[in-house]
Amino acid sequence: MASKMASCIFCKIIKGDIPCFKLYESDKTLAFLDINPLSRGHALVIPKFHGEKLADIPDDNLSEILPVVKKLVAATGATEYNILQNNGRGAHQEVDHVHFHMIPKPNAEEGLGIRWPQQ
Ligand code: DGP
Repeated sequence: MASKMASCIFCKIIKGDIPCFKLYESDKTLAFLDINPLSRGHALVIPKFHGEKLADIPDDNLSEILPVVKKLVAATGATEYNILQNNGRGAHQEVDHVHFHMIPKPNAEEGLGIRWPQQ
């Protein structure tokens, strides 16, 4: 587990070794903009606990995730959006650290509460 954490991109983001555009942080949760956005405001919400798949994460480390997703939705003003969480290569998971995508529909950037960077 220690070696997987050492090489995990999202663990490096949590530690601050790789920069990100941070949207929310608490002791258990981090939210930041996706580096390869499907739409403006595409965000990722991750538990700070390292686990590859949803079943690997203790409930305590998941309980804040959906409330944070809700905050991001409210901050974008998006009324149409997708919440997505991939597990395993066959399900299109590329980064082996549990993450939830919040993907506003392309017209959702108007009326933002957050000033997103240009993408
Ligand atoms: P998935 O296919 O569900 O594993 O999506 C992984 C997402 O992670 C993908 O949309 C791109 C994003 N991503 C990968 N590396 C980085 C990074 O270094 N920084 C940020 N902000 N996002 C990343």
